[in-house]
Amino acid sequence: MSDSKHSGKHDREMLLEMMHSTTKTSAEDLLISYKGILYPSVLCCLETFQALETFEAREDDILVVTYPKSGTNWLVQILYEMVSIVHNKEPLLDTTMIEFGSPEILARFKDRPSPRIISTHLQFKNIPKSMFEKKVKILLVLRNPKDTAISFYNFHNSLPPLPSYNSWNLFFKDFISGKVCYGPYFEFVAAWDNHFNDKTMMAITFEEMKVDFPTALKKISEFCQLPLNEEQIDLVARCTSFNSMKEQSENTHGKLGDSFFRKGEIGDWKNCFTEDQSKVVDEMFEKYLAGTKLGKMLNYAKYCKW
Ligand code: PPS
Repeated sequence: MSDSKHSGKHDREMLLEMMHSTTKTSAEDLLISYKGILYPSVLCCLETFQALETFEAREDDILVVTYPKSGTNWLVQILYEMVSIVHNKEPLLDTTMIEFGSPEILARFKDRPSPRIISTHLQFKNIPKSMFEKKVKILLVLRNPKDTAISFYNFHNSLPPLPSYNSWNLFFKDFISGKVCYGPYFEFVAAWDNHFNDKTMMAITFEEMKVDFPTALKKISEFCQLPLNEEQIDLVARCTSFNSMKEQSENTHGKLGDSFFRKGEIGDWKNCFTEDQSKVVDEMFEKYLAGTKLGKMLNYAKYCKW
């Protein structure tokens, strides 16, 4: 990449600026629908969704897949730190998701050096086919649905491109019926569970990263074939702690930094959910995820029971 105007950094800054300068209007203006799923119209367009169908993956790509607010930025930063240590180069943080921006931005992923760290919130069925053909490593990050919902609600009310909600109760209704960006949480996780394979995919939870970060980092480095010694794991842990990422957030996410790094905790849902809302989510969990591999990983009884 010789022209800085065409670098990933420039694209990311441009997208952050677009997000920051958006004026909140109605949900109709701020959202678009593609194949039945809602997306933020400031960031996503139909032409890019079409271009994604022919996106060319590389065998050494690492794809981070998350439902929104599950720890995407955390994982991406971890991977950039690991790549920078193993490949001995400056960490280049680019949190631009493949579905963000114009087809020209997507086309510039071709210029990125390997291994590319690519992130997305896309549902399983919308992942570019070449990711599977090339057997790309897919790192799926999950977070318990109740904290995900609370984080998403706060994000809606702090990020200009997303419609604001007057109350948690109103957001809860949309979250449960899947009328939020990227669609229903439970269908997202259930679809990945249906297609999960241990050879090219690894799932990790936000909660296990919070509880035992060094062990989680070791698992990630082994799966991604980014070998690190204890000292290097410790370095990555320090650079990607919540406080460190929050302190750096103006550099990484511009004026929107605070919106991306809010609390970073487990269990904040208990401050907002009513008992009835909690039961509704419990029923959804039973219906879609009880007894599944990914459902078990969520450790629902520990993190989501009233
Ligand atoms: S996004 O906008 O969908 O990409 O958001 P995403 O990055 O997936 O998730 C945001 C939540 O992750 C928390 N976060 C962290 N928690 C702990 N440690 C670290 N280092 C970290 N980095 C981000 C962030 O604070 C959001 O959760 P909430 O509960 O809102 O604080």
